[in-house]
Amino acid sequence: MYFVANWKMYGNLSSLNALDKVIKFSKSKEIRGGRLIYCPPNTLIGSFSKKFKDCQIGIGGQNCHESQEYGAHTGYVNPRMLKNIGAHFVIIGHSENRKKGENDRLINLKIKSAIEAKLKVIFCIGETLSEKRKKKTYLVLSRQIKIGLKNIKNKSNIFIAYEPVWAIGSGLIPKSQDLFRIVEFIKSKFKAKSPKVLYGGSVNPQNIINLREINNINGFLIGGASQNAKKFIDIVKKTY
Ligand code: G2H
Repeated sequence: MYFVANWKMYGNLSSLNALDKVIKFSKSKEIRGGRLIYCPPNTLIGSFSKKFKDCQIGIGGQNCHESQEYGAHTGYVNPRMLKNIGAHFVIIGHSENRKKGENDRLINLKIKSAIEAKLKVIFCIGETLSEKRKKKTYLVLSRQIKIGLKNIKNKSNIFIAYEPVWAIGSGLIPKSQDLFRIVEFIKSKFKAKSPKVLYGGSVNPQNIINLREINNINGFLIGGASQNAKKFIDIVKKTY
């Protein structure tokens, strides 16, 4: 199982101290084969990389530019820059960025570029509340997958994170049977080998007890709760 901590726009150098607990946990038997990945803001990737140098915890960026090249793009980093500073993963297509104007085509370019830079991609998809109410969930997910992964032959480095927009930071999670069906549906979209599918949206140490029963999920993308080392560890422990 994968446990991805998405720190969003939180954290500074003093946040690194709390990671000692996580490092210790990652080396203990209690981790039971769980794979931990931290996606801090870009400002902290280098420090995380140093901090995690003797352990198995993965590091990822939260977004990247679609170009491989260096260039005049104020405020952006490209996937090669993320790789260079120690990232192994990158989150692409998060709804918080889609909301700001990233569309499926741009997301497709970013995914291609990240794969070319040999990063693993955590590709986020999910419907909004109004799309859910209109019963368009499957339609939306199909479109996001189809365009987001267009002309990408080798999908072995792609994880899908199903994050219903209405569940993000809201404390709400989907009904177990709906979530099971949606994960099955996502996996069915892939002909050869189906990708690992993570669930994201308000995961916490309480609701993980229900989420862990959904046996086709391969892990979780965790926002708010992951900023607290104890809660993050608790989620991992309670999953097993
Ligand atoms: C969804 C999730 C992590 P949270 O964005 O990607 O955040 O767990 O705070 O809902």
